[in-house]
Amino acid sequence: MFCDQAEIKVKAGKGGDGLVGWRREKYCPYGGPDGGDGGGGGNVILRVNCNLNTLSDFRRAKLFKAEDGENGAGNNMHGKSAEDLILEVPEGTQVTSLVSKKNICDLTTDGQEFILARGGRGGFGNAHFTSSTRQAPDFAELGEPGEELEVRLDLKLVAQVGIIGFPSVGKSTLISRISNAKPKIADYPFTTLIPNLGMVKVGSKDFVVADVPGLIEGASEGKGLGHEFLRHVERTLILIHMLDPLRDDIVKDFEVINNELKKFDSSLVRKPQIIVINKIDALDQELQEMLVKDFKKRMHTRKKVFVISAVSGKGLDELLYEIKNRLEDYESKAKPIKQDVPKDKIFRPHLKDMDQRFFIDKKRRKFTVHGKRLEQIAVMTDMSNPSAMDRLRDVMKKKGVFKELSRMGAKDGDKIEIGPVVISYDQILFR
Ligand SMILES: Nc1nc2c(ncn2[C@@H]2O[C@H](COP(=O)(O)OP(=O)(O)OP(=O)(O)O)[C@@H](O)[C@H]2O)c(=O)[nH]1
Ligand SMILES: [Mg+2]
Repeated sequence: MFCDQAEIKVKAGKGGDGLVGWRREKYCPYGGPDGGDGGGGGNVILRVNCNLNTLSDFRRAKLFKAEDGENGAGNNMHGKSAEDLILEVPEGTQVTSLVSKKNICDLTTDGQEFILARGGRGGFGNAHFTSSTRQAPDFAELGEPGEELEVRLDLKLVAQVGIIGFPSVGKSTLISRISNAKPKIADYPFTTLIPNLGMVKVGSKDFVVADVPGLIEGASEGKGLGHEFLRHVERTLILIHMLDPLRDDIVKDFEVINNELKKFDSSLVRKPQIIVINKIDALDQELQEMLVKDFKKRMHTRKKVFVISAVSGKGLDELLYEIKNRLEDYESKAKPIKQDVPKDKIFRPHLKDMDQRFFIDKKRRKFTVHGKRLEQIAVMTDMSNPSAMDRLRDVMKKKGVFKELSRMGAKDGDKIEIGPVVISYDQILFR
């Protein structure tokens, strides 16, 4: 398979910490709590952009990190939530977890979005914890850490440009000069047995070029190797039709190949072609000019004919810019950037929707509490603040964690682990 691949690490932003703050006004000396909540951390979102066709941007950078949320402030001021980090990927990108090796998502339509790593929730400030029984809470929550993920991105390459022509005209030599492909090159026909795909960069434009095995007369009926590979050029936008002046007659060659294209699929011959005469290092200037003139005359065409040497590199820049311009022209007409596509709804977790269930694992004298919401509260608990730890115990009591622990036979001195917090059982009971 021809794949473009990249391995990246993404990290969503941490939520801002809640603040422990107190109102201090002139006529209100015993003001209540006014510490605001932290803002949410930024998500890392993948978004499909139909104008991209490679993953080359992800091969340079490896870590993509969204911003953290701002901390809460006094006077009940909430911290600002961070912007999401949007990573644009081409259509057809598949995302796989590097840890579990499981497929995470397939991104197939322009504008589609997927939250790859969820930003952490902002911590509540102390004002949030005021209740009839707790009028002066002296603790606040820490911001929740953002999700971290290591993934592989895979893109099945679809070539925008195909190089066609008789065997040994220099198709593989050209792709090896202009792209990262390393094909086999030799002076006998049918050196290329399967198509080579290579990524080409011209200025800021990336595109994929396919070097197809040589075609001969009768290819459309299965002669030579070209037949089934013509399918690869079906999806290209432009063809480079390569001619070899060291063969008998380039006009005849040109017509034979076009005839085969037509026989295989009549739409193939209507694809725009860039006519390229290769191996001009083997001809002097006068011969080159004569050849081009004769070709145009006999083909009754005014089209530009590019003369290049894939070996020496002569004429390649001009050819590459022609391809780039044609592709950009084609894309601006055929595939405009779609601005108003309905986006897949972005899922933002809400406290109410969060899974409240838990279960407890027992290993000797250690009990581990698992549960999304409980673990979230634990990770957001400021362990250095005794009041914050009291609140964690309260929550555990209310949710029935203690009941379950005692049913499972927990005793004084046993360790209870929940997220990053470890407490002993008696510490919970005596509170
Ligand atoms: N003098 C000269 N020789 C060239 C040039 N480009 C390619 N060749 C030679 O032509 C021969 C065939 O080149 P390839 O690139 O393998 O040709 P191909 O079109 O891929 O051939 P198939 O894979 O068999 O269809 C090799 O010996 C190359 O060195 C060129 O610009 N000048
Ligand atoms: Mg070849």
